[in-house]
Amino acid sequence: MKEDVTIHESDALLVIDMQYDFLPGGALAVAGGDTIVSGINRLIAGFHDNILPVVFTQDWHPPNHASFASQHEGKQPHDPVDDPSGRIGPILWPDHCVQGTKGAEIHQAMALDKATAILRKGFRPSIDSYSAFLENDKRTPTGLQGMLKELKVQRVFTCGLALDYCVYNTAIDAIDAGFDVIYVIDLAKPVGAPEGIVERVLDEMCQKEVVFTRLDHVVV
Ligand code: VGL
Ligand code: ZN
Repeated sequence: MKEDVTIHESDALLVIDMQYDFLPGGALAVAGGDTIVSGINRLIAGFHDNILPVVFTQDWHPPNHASFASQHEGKQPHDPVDDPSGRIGPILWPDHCVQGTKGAEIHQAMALDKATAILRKGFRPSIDSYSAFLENDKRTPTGLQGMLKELKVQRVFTCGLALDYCVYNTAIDAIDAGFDVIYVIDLAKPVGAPEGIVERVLDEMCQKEVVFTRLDHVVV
């Protein structure tokens, strides 16, 4: 774990999927998701005070999304997906973050007033999009890379939900797109399924030279 990380003018903050459905009481609740809200807001304030980009993502599925177990006969949430193309998976989910529903809204406690952009993803019925940069086919762009490059961003800070899905995939794709990545690990919580995924993704991110830090080590 690196010591202090000081924010520069070529940094941006990505706040991933802090929506009702991923928070306790939601359809795909991530344990402890509510405990990171105030810390993320502190980080957002630091970027906002320095007039730096703050991008929120919003998982935004149609009601018939292929990642929902309800769309597959005889399947339950958390069942594995046997789709080698990887467009959905590795597991199926309960219906969540359906467009226009309360569960899809970003939680009202989040400092959404300080967002410079809100990026919706996962709206194509047959492809999921864990990453904020590329959909799960790893070809379809969301447009975020172009936006950040045009804003001369060189380094992104990532936090939010879930540690092992959307935040992880965002961090990896950011590295592959040529950004430096600071992953604020105490401001993310995992789904933790299938078993062993957290260890696996942390290991992969270390290999890819994602830098891990904690909120208290971010100097704004
Ligand atoms: C997510 C599972 C399904 C996430 C989104 O935000 O990590 N996980 N959809
Ligand atoms: Zn989703």
